[in-house]
Amino acid sequence: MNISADFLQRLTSALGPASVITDGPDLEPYSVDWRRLFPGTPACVVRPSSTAQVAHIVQVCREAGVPLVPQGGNTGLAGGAVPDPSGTQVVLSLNRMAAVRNVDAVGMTIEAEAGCILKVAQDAASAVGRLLPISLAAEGSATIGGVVAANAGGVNVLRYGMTRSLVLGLEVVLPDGTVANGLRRLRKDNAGYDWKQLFIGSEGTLGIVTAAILRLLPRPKHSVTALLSVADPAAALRLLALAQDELGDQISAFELISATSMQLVAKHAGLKAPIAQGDWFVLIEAASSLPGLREAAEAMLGAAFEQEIALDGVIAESGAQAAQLWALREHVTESEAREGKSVKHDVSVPLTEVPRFLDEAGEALAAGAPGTRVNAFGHLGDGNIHYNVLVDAGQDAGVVNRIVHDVVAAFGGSISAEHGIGQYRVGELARYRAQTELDLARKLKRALDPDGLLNPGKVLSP
Ligand code: 2HG
Ligand code: ZN
Repeated sequence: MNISADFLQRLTSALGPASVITDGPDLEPYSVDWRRLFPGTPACVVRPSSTAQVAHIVQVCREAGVPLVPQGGNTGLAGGAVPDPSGTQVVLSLNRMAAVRNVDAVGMTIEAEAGCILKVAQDAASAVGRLLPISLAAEGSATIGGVVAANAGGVNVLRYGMTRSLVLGLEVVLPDGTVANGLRRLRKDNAGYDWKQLFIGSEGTLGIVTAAILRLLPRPKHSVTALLSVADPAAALRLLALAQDELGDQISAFELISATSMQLVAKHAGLKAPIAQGDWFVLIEAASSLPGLREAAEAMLGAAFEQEIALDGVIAESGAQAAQLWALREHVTESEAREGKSVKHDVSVPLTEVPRFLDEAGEALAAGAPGTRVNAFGHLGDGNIHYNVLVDAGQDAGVVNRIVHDVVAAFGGSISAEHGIGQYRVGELARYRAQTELDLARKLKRALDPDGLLNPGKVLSP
């Protein structure tokens, strides 16, 4: 702890002692990310139970010049929600503000507080026959506030867009301690600047999201899940075009899995693909409110074999089998972590460039970082590949980053498609974004947070 007794007294008298954690093992879950790559030391952890309390904490911190790190489910992959090791930063956890405030089945909206677990919000929507389509491996722990602050992606972006496309209204506590209440559930609202967009994906550096209203969709009654093997990523892209012809806008996920990813999942999670091994696999999900989906999926599979695009394939016969196919994809991250050290890259390139990107990045690594292994998988339908490189302890992560990101840049891609910048990619963003864009980002940051007290060192260097 590195803060004055007076400052602590001001926090505890406003929140009550139970909402302020100053030492002991209770601090630990808030101090480090779940992969334990970014260990920090908080000055203390505060757990407000209302927007008014969040605003009060921000004011107290501002008066004392103490930096604040907002935190949701702490499931991020870029170290964006944990404090630095200085012992001077207060972690503001939103996990006590967890209510679903309202679900409107006719208006098709859900209003939830920032600390509401994504899965809880999904289930609340589902209970009234509606779909909250944000779907990611961490949905059992990730929170609505974090999902909005990170503009989370996941496996359904292909059909429903990133989180941004689902946010109708937002409540944000600004760095000066005032509350911007934009909790409107309007489908159309062109009245002036759409300021909420600034905070979506700002990773807690411009304001603290305290509640959100998200758009819902009709919950599809039918779904099909298929796993196919293909010879190479170019064939996977041909399969995407074919699936779009046969299944159209009913495709909700189109995921690419390399043989290496499958091998890791077999080794560490004991799960095996029920089809003949190929070098690459594609997991497709389609969903619809109308019947006829399975027939369409069978026609697609037949055409994929006929046109020699797919080597092998299976359509799940039941919900349980669909879950087994998804488990293969969902266990890649965890299996990769068990294998050892990896250098993660969350990149996107224009969709049609994915095969060439994979070839060229592979060649560049073989030349510049021999002995490394690539674990590539991800959201092919979005041009977003998790191009993770398995390295041994001695390998310099910076060298690997440079090789991969230079190839990404050559294809006009992004060094962070969905995971954000956090603290992990601050240097990479500064390197690959144009100066004008970085200057604009700094102007926005200075305008909203002139003292630089909100999540310092994340996204932009201090
Ligand atoms: C996924 O798509 C997540 O499973 C995690 O974005 C990706 O582990 C990763 O690199
Ligand atoms: Zn992903």
